[in-house]
Amino acid sequence: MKNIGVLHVITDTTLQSQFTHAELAELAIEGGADTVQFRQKHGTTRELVAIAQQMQTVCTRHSVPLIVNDRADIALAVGATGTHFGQDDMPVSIGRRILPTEAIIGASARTEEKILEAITEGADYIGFGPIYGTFSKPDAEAAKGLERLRRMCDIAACPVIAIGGISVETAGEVIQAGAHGIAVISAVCAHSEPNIATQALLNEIQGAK
Ligand code: TZP
Ligand code: MG
Repeated sequence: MKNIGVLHVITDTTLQSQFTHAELAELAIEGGADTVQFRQKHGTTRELVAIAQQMQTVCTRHSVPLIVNDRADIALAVGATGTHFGQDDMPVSIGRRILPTEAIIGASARTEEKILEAITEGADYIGFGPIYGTFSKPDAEAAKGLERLRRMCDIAACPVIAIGGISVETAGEVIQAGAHGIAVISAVCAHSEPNIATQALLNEIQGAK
C-alpha cells in the first residue's frame, strides 16, 4: 500500500485573493500538510500547467506529494505525484494505465458500490464526502455525516480521506470515525493565516489518532 497523507490541503484562489496556489502550498506545508492538491475549475490548460508547475516546485523542495485534481495530463506534464479523479472524471482504470505505476491515484466515491469499484480499478485512496455542509463545491451532495463515513471506512480496503466542511472543530471526530485523513479547502484557504490553520488541523488529527 502506498503512503497516503493524513492532511490534504486543496488550494483554492476563488475563496480568497490574498494567496496564489503556490503560496498556499508553501504555507500549508509550513503548517504540516503532508499532501497538497491542485484543484481549479477554470482557466486554460496552459494556465493550469503553469500553476501546477509552480506548485510542483514548492512540493519538490519540501518532498511533499502534489496531487492534481481531475487532470492526469497535467499531473504527467509537471511530474506530480498523482491525480484525484471525481466520479465524472477519467475512470480510475484508465488513469492507472496512463500514469506511472508509483503514481498515487485518489478517487471520489460516495456509495459502497462505487468505493469497491474504484478500489478494484486501482485507486490508492478514496475521497468520501461531503461529511458536513460545504460552500466550496456548489454541486456537492447533501452532507453524509459521521455514521455513513464510519460505514464506508469499514468496507474500504484502502485509506479513506474525508472531505467537505471539515474544520478544526470537527477534524478529530472525523478521524475517530475511521478516516485515515482529511482534505480541506476553506478551513485553510479562507483563513487569514493558512499555515496556522493547517497546524491546528494537524494537531486535531494527531490528537485523535
Ligand atoms: N468534494 C466534496 S466536498 C468538497 C469537494 C471538493 C469541498 C471541500 O471544501 P471545504 O471548504 O473543505 O468544505
Ligand atoms: Mg473532478
